[in-house]
Formats: sequence, structure tokens, C-alpha cells
Amino acid sequence: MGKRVDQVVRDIKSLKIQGARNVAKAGVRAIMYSVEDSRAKSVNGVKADVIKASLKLSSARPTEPMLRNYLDETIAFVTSEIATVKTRSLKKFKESVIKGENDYLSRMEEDVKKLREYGGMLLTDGMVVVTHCHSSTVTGVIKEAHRRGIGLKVIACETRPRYQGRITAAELVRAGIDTTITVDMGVTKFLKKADIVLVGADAINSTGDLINKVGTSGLAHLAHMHDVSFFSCAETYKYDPLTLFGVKEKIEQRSAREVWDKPPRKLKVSNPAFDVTAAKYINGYITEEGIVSPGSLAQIAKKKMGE
Ligand code: RUB
Repeated sequence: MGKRVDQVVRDIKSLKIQGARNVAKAGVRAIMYSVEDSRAKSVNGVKADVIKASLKLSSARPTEPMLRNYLDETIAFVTSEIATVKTRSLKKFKESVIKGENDYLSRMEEDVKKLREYGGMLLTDGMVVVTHCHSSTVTGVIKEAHRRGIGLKVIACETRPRYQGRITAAELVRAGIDTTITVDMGVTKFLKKADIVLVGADAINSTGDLINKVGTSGLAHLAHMHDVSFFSCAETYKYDPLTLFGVKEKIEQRSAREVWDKPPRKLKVSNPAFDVTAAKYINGYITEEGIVSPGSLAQIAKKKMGE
């Protein structure tokens, strides 16, 4: 299947590629590598390589439905191409799969552009915005508002144990935005004067609960306590259709070494990558289809993805 796909899988596992959108984009590009690097001599052979790549990619991080949704569309597309265009050459078939993947990447860009505009509607001059971890969607919304001349103060939680909050803080301060980084629990003090919390999303379930970086749910509770609005910036592809059938979103447990490289013997270390924020603590999802309530997200996503 090729070394390039394996490299992407390693980079996703090690968090060299992090954040659901970046993971999904890298996965879509990896499918193109699987087609380009395939040595198969038939369209069905290429399809088998695409399926192999897709299985490896989707298991790289279990809590990433956006990647899985695009991989599922890929398999459906490849299957229907084979079924409908039987006489086409191998070269043409490969070109059409690669074009399909490029179309997905363009769609992702169009969607996030719309989402940033909707997000901007919630932000006004002088607001204090709290965020957690690194979400490219959230930083995109904030930077777009800043570009339009809206002055914001951002508080970024550092996000133990992998410190993705530093990526957020560095990106925003480089963009010229007034940014403060705080140790995770230090955020309590800032919530007293915050106007809004904006976080990303790894997954959204059928009842509108949010699965995002561990610490998000605590932040939502604090926001609720201080009467601060809490929104998640998420393309509808973050919705996990399997949750409609009662499948629970699997929360990835990461290595204990990320928390403590040489812990005392017999110490138990818990390192979940994500947690679940109940829909009742979420004012809304900022999506490419508009700002929607947690209760309506699944319906809107289903319409977009097709039943
Ligand atoms: C990243 C994280 C982000 C979401 C959304 O966790 O929880 O909030 O993935 O990101 P990790 P985006 O660093 O473990 O991947 O908005 O870029 O999709």
C-alpha cells in the first residue's frame, strides 16, 4: 500500500497531526497516496488498497468521526464508480478517485469558511473569549473576527498533558490578538469576566452531546456556573451517525507516559484524551449550516451527509 499512508497513520497517532479537521484532511490526502502508490493492476485491486488504507486510518485515533465520515464516503464513491463505469481504464479510475478526494478537501474549506462567518456573528468588540486545547476551527473564527476589526481578548487553557493550548496561544498572539495562556484550572478566575467560551469538537452524538479534549466538560460546568455562553465550533461532519443506533463514542485512552514519564511503581495513571459535555451545558453549535441547537444538530448533519 505504500509508506506514505503508514507515515500519516504514525503522525496522527503521535499527535504530530492533531485536531479533528487536520486529522480528516490528512486522512483524505492519505487516500490519494494509497491510490497513487497502489501497485494493483485492476480497479478492484486499487479498491482493496483504498479499503486497507481507510481501515488503518480510521483506527489511528478512535474518537474522530469526521475522518471516518469522509472515509465512508470514499468507499461508497469508489464502489459506485466501479459499478457504474465498468469500461474505464485503470488510469482514469485512479484519476477519478483522486479528484473525488480533492473535492472533499475543497468542500471542507468552503464549509469552514461559512462556519467562520456564522461564528463572527456572535463576537463583538471588547469580548473576552475563553478557549481550550487547539481547535483550528476556533482559531479560524477568532482570527476572522480580528481581521474584521473586532477587538477580542482571548484566554487559552494550556491543556495538560500535551499542551495544545500553546499552539492556540502562539497562533493567536502571532496574529496580533491579545492572548493570555493559563494553567488549566487557572481559568476559573477568568470565567468571572468572560463573555463566551468557544471550543472545538471531535465528535457530536445523536443527542447533541459534545466529545472534545479532556477538560472541556469541566469548562462547560464552570461557564454554566458563571452564566457564560458556551459554544462549540464544529462542521456537521463531526456528527457520528453510529450514535443514532446507540453506539457510544469511544473515548481514546492515551499512554500514561504523557502524564508522567517515570511514575512511582504501582501508581495508576488515567489519561483519557477526551470527555463528554452534556448537551444541556451547550448553548449551540456553530456550523457551516448556521448556529444550531444541540438538539437539532443530528438532523441537520443527517440531511447533509445523506441518510
Ligand atoms: C484536539 C481537540 C480539538 C478538536 C477540534 O485534540 O480536542 O478541540 O479536535 O479541532 P487533539 P478542529 O489535540 O488530541 O487532537 O477544530 O481543528 O477540528
